[in-house]
Amino acid sequence: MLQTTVLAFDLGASSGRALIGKLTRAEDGERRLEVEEIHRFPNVAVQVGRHLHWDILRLLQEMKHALRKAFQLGFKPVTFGVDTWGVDFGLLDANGELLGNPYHYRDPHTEGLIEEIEALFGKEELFRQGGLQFMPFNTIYQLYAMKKAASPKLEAARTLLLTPDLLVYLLTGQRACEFSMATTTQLLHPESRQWNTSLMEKLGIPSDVFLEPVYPGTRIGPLSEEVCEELGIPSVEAVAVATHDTESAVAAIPAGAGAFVYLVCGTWSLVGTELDQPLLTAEAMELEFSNEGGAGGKYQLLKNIMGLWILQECKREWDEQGNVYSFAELANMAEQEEAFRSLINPDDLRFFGPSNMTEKVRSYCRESGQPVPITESEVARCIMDSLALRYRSALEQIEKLTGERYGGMHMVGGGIQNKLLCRLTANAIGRPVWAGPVEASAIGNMLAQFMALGKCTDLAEARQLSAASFPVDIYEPSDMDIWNETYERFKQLL
Ligand code: ADP
Ligand code: LRH
Repeated sequence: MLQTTVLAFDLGASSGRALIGKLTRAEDGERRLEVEEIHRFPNVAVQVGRHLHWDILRLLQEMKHALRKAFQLGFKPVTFGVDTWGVDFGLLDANGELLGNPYHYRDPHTEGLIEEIEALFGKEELFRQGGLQFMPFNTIYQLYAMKKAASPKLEAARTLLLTPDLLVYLLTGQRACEFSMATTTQLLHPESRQWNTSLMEKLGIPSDVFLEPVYPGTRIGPLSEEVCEELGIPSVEAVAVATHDTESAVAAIPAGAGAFVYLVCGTWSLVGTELDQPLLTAEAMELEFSNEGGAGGKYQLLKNIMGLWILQECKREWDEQGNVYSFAELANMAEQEEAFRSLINPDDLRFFGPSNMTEKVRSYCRESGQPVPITESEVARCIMDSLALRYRSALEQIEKLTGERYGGMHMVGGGIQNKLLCRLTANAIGRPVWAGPVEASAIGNMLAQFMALGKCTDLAEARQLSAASFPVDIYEPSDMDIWNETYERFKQLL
């Protein structure tokens, strides 16, 4: 049995994990991918004064720990890849040293900048040139906030590395800029796939800090000698995967040929479909869709929905108060509650920032004249019902944009462990939900490594491998009448 072993680092906003992937080919020619999680660690944002940061060196340390552990456990990965959440970055000075701690995308320093930049260039033009839903955290707004604050870090910057590229650099010393992450900046032309230097110059953002993007599957280089020496391990080669976690997740969706629609369900909920080219119409802009580059040079037409972040923040608050429930317990508790008692629009911007989340849910319900959820289970049910309904509206909008009718929805990511949410989603959309795999981002990350190693020829073959290797749970819809009625009520909130 031939075997190829790789290592995937998948860093989400709530946790990071390292997984080993083993691609085996039996004598009959059948190939399977087996994955094993070897390390998982929390990803905790740190407030410093008025700013919110990622603890990037802690994340690096956890990754080094995982590398050592991989070898201690007897694995011999030939390559590794890193995928993370989108939009954030670190800056390097002239000596190649990291300038400070990267900002967290929930840092409030970008407040008001969507409107300010829109007033300068016009919404349509910005969408045509950047292809993204106007989210306050897009890299363009973060850099403009630094420029407006006359940030010495920005002035000293010689190279900008998006988070996964930065982590690869800290492990290998090699600088690269991977395409899928580059498309989350709003500074890359979606059509030409080149940096929009004229927009940068007009905004006063340095354009010479950006590197030429490379596609997923590009080999970057080995671990640095220092890292190998520190960890006492042989060298492993870094591969640029689809380094944006959403795009790695989409690469692992076990879809066959033909159009499909998906929900990548983690801290954020991304509902989308895959296209060969970006869709830059006024309608796509009005419906607030993004065009994000992915594996195989494809574009994802997708919508960012606030997602399970709302529940995560409520849980954090309840944990601090000593009312500790696991996510599985919260789903079970929510299931016992009355459905549709109160609904929120999850994308109301009050839910974007951290803290006081239960009060934010309650205030939304109060202000919209609905019963106010009080208990943990009432709040959790309100969030889950509302997310499911939001997924339906995103699906309908995609169908409007593409003219397709999709037979069901693929769901992947940590959120599919919430079986209630999967069921509610099937009911809300009135079609089956195909749930799996949970660790889609890590699997997509591995698939890009297999492509770089010549073990998979293309994205379609990679998806076949995912489909052959991981089970999918099917949720059939029910209670259509009541869901249709409730959807009408929900639409009034949007
Ligand atoms: P990210 O990659 O953005 O950090 P994940 O894909 O790991 O996020 O998904 C995290 C979310 O998955 C949590 O917010 C939680 O709501 C949900 N989740 C994780 N484990 C479970 C579980 N055992 N039961 C129900 N939901 C879960
Ligand atoms: C999900 C995600 C999403 C981005 C957000 C910043 O993890 O990558 O696609 O928009 O984080």
